[in-house]
Amino acid sequence: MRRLLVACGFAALLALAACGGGGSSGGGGNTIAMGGSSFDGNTTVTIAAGQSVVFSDPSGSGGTHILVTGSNGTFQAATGAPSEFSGATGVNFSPGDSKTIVFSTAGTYPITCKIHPSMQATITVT
Ligand SMILES: [Cu+2]
Repeated sequence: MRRLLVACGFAALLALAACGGGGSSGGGGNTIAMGGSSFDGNTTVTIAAGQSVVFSDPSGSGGTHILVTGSNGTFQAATGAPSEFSGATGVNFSPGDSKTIVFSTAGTYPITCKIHPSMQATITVT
């Protein structure tokens, strides 16, 4: 009888652990797509700190882009931005490229393209 109780208690603990361990990692809707000389579609994304944004430059309809933090095609350092965006070199894209970038610090990050100054997107990290 006592052994049975112990076994039951252990099973309950395991069930609890299984429940608590299965974290959800958010959906896959955090994509910013690029066209030939502009962003294509969604240009504002809001995520929680630690989540990522997929920057997608489709092989068929994309273009060559150099994304940096800033506005009007000009790099401006943004405190807390991912390391990929920490320098004026920026993140280079060619058609067919898709890059997943993690934003680990809360803030609002304007993203522009050095080749196409009219390209502007905003990543808000809460
Ligand atoms: Cu561009």
